[in-house]
Amino acid sequence: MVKLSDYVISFLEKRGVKDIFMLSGGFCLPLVDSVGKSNINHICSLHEQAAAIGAEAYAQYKNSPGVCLVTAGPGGTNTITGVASAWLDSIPMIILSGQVQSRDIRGKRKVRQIGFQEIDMASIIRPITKYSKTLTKSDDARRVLEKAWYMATTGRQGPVWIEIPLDIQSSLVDPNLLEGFTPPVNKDRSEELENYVSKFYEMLMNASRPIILAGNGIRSAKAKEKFLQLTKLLNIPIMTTWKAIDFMDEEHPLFVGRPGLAGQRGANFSQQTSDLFISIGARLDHGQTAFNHTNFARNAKKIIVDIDEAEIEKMDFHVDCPVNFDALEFIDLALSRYEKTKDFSDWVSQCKEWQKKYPVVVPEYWAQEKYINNYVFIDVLSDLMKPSDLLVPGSSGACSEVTMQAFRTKNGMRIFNSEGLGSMGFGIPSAIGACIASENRHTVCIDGDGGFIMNIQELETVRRLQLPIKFFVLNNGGYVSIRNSQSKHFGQQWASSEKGGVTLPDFEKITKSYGLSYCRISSPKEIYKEVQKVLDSSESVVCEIMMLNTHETLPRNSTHKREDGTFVSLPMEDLLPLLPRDEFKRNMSVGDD
Ligand SMILES: Cc1ncc(C[n+]2csc(CCOP(=O)(O)OP(=O)(O)O)c2C)c(N)n1
Ligand SMILES: [Mg+2]
Repeated sequence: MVKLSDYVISFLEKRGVKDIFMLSGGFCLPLVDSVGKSNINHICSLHEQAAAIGAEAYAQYKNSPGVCLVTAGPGGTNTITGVASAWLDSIPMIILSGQVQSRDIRGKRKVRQIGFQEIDMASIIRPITKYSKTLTKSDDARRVLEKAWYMATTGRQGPVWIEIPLDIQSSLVDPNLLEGFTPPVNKDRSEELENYVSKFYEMLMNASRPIILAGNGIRSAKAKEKFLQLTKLLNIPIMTTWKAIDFMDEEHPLFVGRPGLAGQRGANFSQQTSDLFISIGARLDHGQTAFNHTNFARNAKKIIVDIDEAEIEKMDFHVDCPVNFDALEFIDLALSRYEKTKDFSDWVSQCKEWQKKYPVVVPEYWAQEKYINNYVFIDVLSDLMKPSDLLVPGSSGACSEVTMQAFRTKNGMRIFNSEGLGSMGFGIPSAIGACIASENRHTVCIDGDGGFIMNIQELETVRRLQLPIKFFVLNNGGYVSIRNSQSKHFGQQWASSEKGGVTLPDFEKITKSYGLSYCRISSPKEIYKEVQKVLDSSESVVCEIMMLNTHETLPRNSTHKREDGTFVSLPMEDLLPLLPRDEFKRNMSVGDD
């Protein structure tokens, strides 16, 4: 017989879990004890939100479940932001939480609580997990754990939650007598897939300007290498989503940029003049389509490969070839059925030419003498970071947007953040999770001054674990993204700057009080030298980048407010600042006979 909490932890260990992000509490102590005795390394976050975010980033790096352990009640409620992000970004994650003793669970009684810290996490979290379960019977342990692992890692990945009452954690089980979980048998759809792959080649044969948008679903399906093999054979231009920014380096002969709302002008021209648009593992959210499905790649026939049928069905345009399959299955079969298609070299050159002609970072940004321009900073980092580096931008505000838009990837880099939720406070804990998952790869985190403060307590975790993370904090006097929207649509700037009531603490004092090094860069004159110094430092550094308190994300899709209050956008090829009309028309006439 073994203690159930030991059984749970050894289950995870047997599946290769090396690290657990956690914060203890009275209602998870048996589990905490089992972790402590196991070979699994435990990372003590100082806030459960940070533990969950850390596990999420860890999972993104490894493409296998990140695990987080918390106590009942507040321990669980504090994790919700991290779980929500994993849900939206399809990241596999397992959250173990304690719960009050079985006899104290409210159950069907019409009161709000019986046990102290009792709250029904399994129900609260259900809409944003693939599976959530209170383990009420010890005999169910193996079945529940196997199902949770299966659900987190199979199909469209995502978070799962197992809540275990205190008495059940300490109960004894005989592992040999526990029943397992039987995964459902999927019906054979191989003929359907054959048809889709034939149609894919047929559509390619009939196309002149095909283009692929690669999304992170390809990595989730563990299909990246095969995807690169296939595209090399096909020789067609490839764009990536922000979530797949590190799939291809800037100089890859087929890479032609990242299109979107705050896109790259060249990539948007490629997408909008294409006659066959192939999306693989990208969910085509508003950032990708710029809200307007009617104008999206409007001259192209569309092939969408997505494991989630609902994501294909939500599109407001006709999808000529809706491939509701896992990216690996599709790519595998497409590789084995490879047929020589047309020579698309001229089209690839055209897209590459646009990518080069319209860089995001334009010389005017370098002309700014006072303070640092956001784009200039990203340009410098792109030059100085090494292929072996890890880049983890925060997930909200200009730090995310500008990095994803302007960074030039080198071969071998890993770059990611949380996209769907767009929450402040991800920078520090994500960098920690990613750094630990990568076994201490040199990590760079870029965060806004507003976002950085939201999980600032985790600088202590960085110090304790001596993690090689360099934090660049973009100081623009508070919430510039909010100020931008306010100045566009409202007269005043409440709650977004010092004048509006938001103050931020002295980052130098805070950093030093956590025992980390601090520096500040205020002028573009010596920026290369100063950023290099930070990157070369052997210890963790917080470097404040002093910026103007205004910022504009460009190029960007333009949106106008109609008199009735609704918004209308220009088509995606026509980004702000608008190009001279003749140049714009010339670009859009590519493909006209
Ligand atoms: C948790 C959370 N609360 C509120 C917001 C709304 N919000 C979006 S951007 C932003 C400002 C972020 O400030 P900062 O990190 O300094 O980035 P900046 O906008 O200055 O680039 C706010 C408050 C959010 N995204 N996340
Ligand atoms: Mg800011």
